[in-house]
Parts: sequence; structure tokens; C-alpha cells
Amino acid sequence: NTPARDRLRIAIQKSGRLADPARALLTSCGLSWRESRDRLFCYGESLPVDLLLVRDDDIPGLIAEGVCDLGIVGRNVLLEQGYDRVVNGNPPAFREWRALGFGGCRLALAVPDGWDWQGPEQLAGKRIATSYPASLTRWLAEQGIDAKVVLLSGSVEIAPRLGQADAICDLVSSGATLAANQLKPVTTLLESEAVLAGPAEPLDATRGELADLLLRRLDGALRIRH
Ligand code: PRT
Ligand code: ZN
Repeated sequence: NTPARDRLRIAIQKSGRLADPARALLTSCGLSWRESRDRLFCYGESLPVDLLLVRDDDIPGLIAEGVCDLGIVGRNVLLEQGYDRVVNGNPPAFREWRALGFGGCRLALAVPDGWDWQGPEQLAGKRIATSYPASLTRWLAEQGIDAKVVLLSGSVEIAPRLGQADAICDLVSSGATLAANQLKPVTTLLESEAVLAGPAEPLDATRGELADLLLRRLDGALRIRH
């Protein structure tokens, strides 16, 4: 067994949409690190709070395994992996601690422009391409609809044109990508933004106190932004 850590470890996206705003938010909480932008680990200087720079998809798992204590990740990723854990009989392990007000988007169902959309029943028997299979499967079950979920890791929006799927379920912000692919959003499954994620169970005393301090500063920083 590894000895208990007395430093807090936060996972953020290494590069991508959430990387810079996540770092800026933590900086506004008074955190600073020995610079190492190119590497994976940033050692905290002002407080014993270190950063791990990773793929966003790895963040929930790192919290579940206790490798990291906290993470900044899209709610869409956190819920998708949470649903996947439940389906596979695993305990929740992580949850949303705070909504952070950036990285806003929605997980939406989109169909070809030419469809005359009447409602979810129209999806019965259709193939829906997505990178969010657990979220989509859950939504379909709630709607009582039997459709085929086609898992694609990227370029989901071209699947209908390629004949791989009839509809898609993907993240949308401006809607320009959908429009460019002759698709239209018809239903929102989830409103998303970047969130601070933490373990479902409380942290041990030392790291719990550090996390409390960080949360107080974070709440202050979020209030000022509003
Ligand atoms: O490398 P890594 O795995 O870490 O990064 P990634 O490529 O998986 O993630 P990244 O950086 O693209 O997105 C990180 C998070 O940003 C997502 O999980 C969401 O929480 C959030 N986010 C906010 C978005 C968008 N807005 C968004 N528009 N993620 C993706 N998109 C896609 C969208 O699906 C579309 O294909 O961007 C495209 C443009 O969107 P439109 O609607 O403006 O055209
Ligand atoms: Zn990713």
C-alpha cells in the first residue's frame, strides 16, 4: 500500500477547451506551480496543491482510483462515466462538487435536416451514432425507445452522410458543426459545463482541509465572476 499523501492533487485537461480556463480559475484561487507546461505534473508552490495534466476522459477514473483527489472536467464526461460505472455494477466513486461556469455546451440528439421531427418515437428501430453510449442508452430507456446505439470515438457528425447511422447524439455549442453536416438538433439530453469533480466519499483529514480551503476560495472567485 502507498502511504497517505499529505498534498492535494488536482487533475485538469492538458490541452483542449478546458485547459486554459481551468488553470486560470485555480490561479485566481491563489494557487501557483513550478512551471512545467510541457510535462504531466506541476508541483504546487503557494499551497501543497499539485496539478496533473491529462486527457479529460481520464479524469473521473483518476479520482475513482484515488490517484487524484479533485478534477476539472465537463459534466458530460463525468456523467457518462458515472452511468457506465452504474451499468457495470461499480459504486459511483466520484461526483460533481461545483459547477464552474465555463465550457458550456449541451449533449443533443440531431437528425438530418430533411426529417420532419415529431418526437423521440421516431427513433424507434433507428441507428444513432455517439461517443456517449451510456448517456444515450439511459435516455432511450427513459423514453421507452428501442434504437441501436452505434459507438464512434470521433467525427460522429459525418456518420449519417456515410450511411453508418440515421441520427447522432453529440455535443453542440454554436450548432455550426451540425449545420455544416446538414443536421439539426431536436432534443437536449444534458446541459453541460465544466465542473469541479471530487470523490463520492470524504477525503482524509489533511487533504480534506486543503480541499475545504480551496472550495472557500473557489466559491469566492465564482461569486466575483457573476
Ligand atoms: O484531448 P482530450 O481528450 O483531453 O480532449 P477532447 O478532444 O476530448 O475534449 P475537448 O477539448 O474538445 O472538449 C473538452 C470539453 O469541452 C468537452 O468534454 C465539453 O465538456 C466541453 N465543450 C464545450 C465542448 C464543446 N463546447 C464543443 N463545442 N466539447 C466539444 N465540442 C465540439 C462539438 O461536439 C462540435 O463537434 O466542438 C464542435 C464544434 O461545436 P459547434 O456546435 O460550435 O459547431
Ligand atoms: Zn477527451
